[in-house]
Amino acid sequence: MNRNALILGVNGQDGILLSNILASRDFFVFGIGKSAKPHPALNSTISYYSIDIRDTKDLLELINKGEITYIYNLAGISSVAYSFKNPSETFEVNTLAVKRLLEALEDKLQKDVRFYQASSSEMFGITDTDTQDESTAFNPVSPYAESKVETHLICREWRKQGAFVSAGILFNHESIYRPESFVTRKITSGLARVKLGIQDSISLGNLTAERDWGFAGDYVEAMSLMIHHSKADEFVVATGKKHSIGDIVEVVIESLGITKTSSEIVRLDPSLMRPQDVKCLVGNPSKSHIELGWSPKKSFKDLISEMALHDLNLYKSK
Ligand code: F7E
Repeated sequence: MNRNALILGVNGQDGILLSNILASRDFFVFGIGKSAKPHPALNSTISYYSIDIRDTKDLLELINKGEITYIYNLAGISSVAYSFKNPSETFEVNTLAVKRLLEALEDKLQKDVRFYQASSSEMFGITDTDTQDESTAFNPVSPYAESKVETHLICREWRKQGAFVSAGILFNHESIYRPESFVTRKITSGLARVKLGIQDSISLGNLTAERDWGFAGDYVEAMSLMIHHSKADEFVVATGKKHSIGDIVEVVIESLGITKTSSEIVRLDPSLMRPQDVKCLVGNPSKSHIELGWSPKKSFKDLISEMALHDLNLYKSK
């Protein structure tokens, strides 16, 4: 097998982190994104193409021409909040486009092409289980989660028919490349601006939602382990630890040396609440640990603190 890898959605947080790791390990990395130009943080050796994931014909042409062996599908709509406002588009991009691509790749997936699908912990939705693993039932409560469940099941079908199609059920994972529309970066960047006196406060939907937040750089390693594993399968990727949004705020206050308390600098805005939200999700990553030898390296505190300090420097230099 050659070392040609294609990353769909290379301009996103996971695409940037994965492509740079693969490039440093002597893979020939092809990346597709929606924008005309690659993200400035991408390694210069990466061959970038601007293709919409819905353009199956163009994708197939690139896969044939580039003699691609490994395909990572990290493309699509990743914002749960956006999906409530754009449910059909979410299904078209996150599900139908992937379904069409897998059908177009049918022969290759039975032979020499391996496919990784980015599935999500949101698929578990509102659940009464304390922790979630590969056998936990799905109960999606957003258009985003529904689209991910459907694609996950399509991937399962292909796998049953002998195709190398693996899926990573990734819990929330963050880094300095996370856009501010997600809660971790919204807090780290907003409180960095508070520290610098640029603004007085930040607005959040709530402080009580609990998630299993890990470092995206650790999680893209799990993707690579999955695609190189002896057999295609599905794996939960998580830390197994739960934190609330309030915990993120406290770590940032401490890391940036903010002298005010959370209640002085955080406003609660009900308009930021979703029509339906998941209160708590915590993954059980035992299978990834045992079968892939994967475990997360960076702690929650280090992750949030590093993001906050990065944002402080960013706004200092602006
Ligand atoms: O929300 C609550 C919000 O937008 C986390 C994606 O990568 O992870 C991500 O999805 C929690 C939710 O991420 C605000 O309601 C409160 O309970 O950072 P988030 P997400 O929706 O969990 C999963 C695993 C994915 O697969 C997705 O692609 O925080 N929350 N107040 C807020 N969230 C935002 N964005 N803004 C607020 O003001």
